[in-house]
Amino acid sequence: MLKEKLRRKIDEYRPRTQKLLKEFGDQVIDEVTVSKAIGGMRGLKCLVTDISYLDPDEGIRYRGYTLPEIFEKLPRPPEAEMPYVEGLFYLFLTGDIPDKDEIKEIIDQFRNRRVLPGYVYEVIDAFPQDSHPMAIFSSAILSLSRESEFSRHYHSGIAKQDYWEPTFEDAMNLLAKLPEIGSCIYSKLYRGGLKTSQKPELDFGANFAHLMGVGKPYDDVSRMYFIIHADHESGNVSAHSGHLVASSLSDLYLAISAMLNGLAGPLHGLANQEVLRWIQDLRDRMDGKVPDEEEMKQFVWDTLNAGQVIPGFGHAVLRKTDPRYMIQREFALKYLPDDELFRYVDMLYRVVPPILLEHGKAKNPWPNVDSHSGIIQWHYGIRNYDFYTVLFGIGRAIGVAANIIWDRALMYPLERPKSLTTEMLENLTSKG
Ligand code: NMX
Ligand code: MLT
Repeated sequence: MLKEKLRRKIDEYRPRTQKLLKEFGDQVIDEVTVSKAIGGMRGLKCLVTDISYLDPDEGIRYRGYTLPEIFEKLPRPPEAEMPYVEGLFYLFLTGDIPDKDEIKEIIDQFRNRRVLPGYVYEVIDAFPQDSHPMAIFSSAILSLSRESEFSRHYHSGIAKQDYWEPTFEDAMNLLAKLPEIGSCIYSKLYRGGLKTSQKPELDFGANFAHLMGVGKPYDDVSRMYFIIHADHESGNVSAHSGHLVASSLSDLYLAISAMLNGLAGPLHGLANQEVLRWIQDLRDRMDGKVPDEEEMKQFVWDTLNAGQVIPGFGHAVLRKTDPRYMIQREFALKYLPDDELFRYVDMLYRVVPPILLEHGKAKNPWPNVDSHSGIIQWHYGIRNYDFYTVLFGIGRAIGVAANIIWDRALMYPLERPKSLTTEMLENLTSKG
C-alpha cells in the first residue's frame, strides 16, 4: 500500500532532518548579499526538497532521474508511448519507480475520488465568459477547501507528527479531480458548455484526453505534458507559493489555489499562452505568410526594442536549453514536423538565442518549456491559448502536492524570512 510505504519512508527520513538541525543547524551554506535581497533572492540556497533538483546545465532531475530516464523507466499503459502520470506521483512520494500493481493502486484510488461535488460546477459556471481560465481554476480548487481532511483533523486535535496523513488524503482527493475540473473549465469557456462524462476505466492522461474530446495521440500528449510540468524544485514561483501558504497549515486546497495564482503570471506559466499570442501577432503582421529568417529576426528585435521580453526564452536558473523543451521538440519532429506553427517555433529556436546574446541582457538566451508547449496543443485542436496555463497547472499540482505532503511529514515550520528597510541596507553597506 502506498500510504504504508510512505509511512516507512517518512520514518527513515525524519532522523536525517533532525540530525542536520541538531548537529549542524548553525553551519553556513550560503550568504545573503544586497543583490540577493533586492533581486528576488535569485540563487539563494534556502529551501529543501528531495523530490526534484534543477541543475543549471543539465535541467531537472525528478528523484535523481533525468527526464529522458523518467520517460524510459516509468511504466506505460498498453500501447502508449508516454508513461502513466500516476507512476510519477508514486515516484515523487516514495523515491521508487513503481511496478504496474503499485500504479494500479493509485489509478483505483483516483477512480474512487474523481467525482466533483455539485457546488464546484456552480462555482465554475458562475464566472463571466470573459474570465481567464486560471482564475476559474484557482477558484474551483479554493471552493473545495470545505472538503479538507487536514482541516477537519486539525480542528479535532491531531498531533503534529500525523499532519501528513490527512494531507495525503487531501492530495489524493484533489489530484483525482483535476482532469474533470480542467475539462469543465474548457467546456464552459470554449465548447458552449458541452460536457463529456469521465471514463472511470482510463488512466489520468487518457481520461483527460477523453474529457477534452481529442483522439489519439492526445492521451500521450497529456501524459507527456503533465509529467514534464510536474516539478521544478522548490524556488519557482508556483512551487514556492504552494509551499509558503501550506507552511501556515492552510489546507492543501488553499495552497494549490495559491500555487496556481503564481503560475498565472506572464513571467512564469502564463508564458506558454504568451508565446502563442506573440506568434499570432506575427502571423497577422505577415498576412498568414510564413516569415523568412530575416523577417523573423526583425520581429524579435521589434519586440525587444519595444521593451518587451521574448516569451518562452530565458530562465532564472537554467543556462542551457530546457530539457522539457527538447522532449517536446522530439515529439513535434516525430508527429508534426510539417505543422505550420512548428515551423515558426523551429525558426525561433535558431533565431532568438543569438539575438538575445547580442542584446546582452538575458543571462540565459535559450528556450524554456513554454516556448514549445502551445504549438503542440494548437496542432491537436486546443486553440484557445488562454487555456494552456491550466494544463501546466494540472501537472504542477502533482509535484507541489507531493512536496506539501513531505513538508508536513518532515515537520518543516512556518516560513517567515526577515525584511529590512532601504535605510538599513544603506547603513549596513556604508559601514561595510
Ligand atoms: N527576453 C528579453 N529580455 C529578457 C529575457 C527574454 N526572454 N529573459 C531575460 N531578459 C532580461 C530580463 O528582463 C532582465 O532585464 P532587466 O535587467 O532590464 O530587468 C535581464 O534580461 C536579466 O534577466 P535574467 O537574470 O536573465 O532573468 P530572470 O532570472 O530575472 O528572469 C525569466 C527569468 C524567465 C522571468 C526571464 O528570462 C523572462 O522574462 N523570460 C520570458 C518569459 C518566460 O518565458 N517565462 C517562462 C519561464 C519558464 N516558466 O515556465 O516559468
Ligand atoms: C518552472 O517550471 O517552474 C519554471 O521553469 C520556472 C522556474 O523554474 O523558475
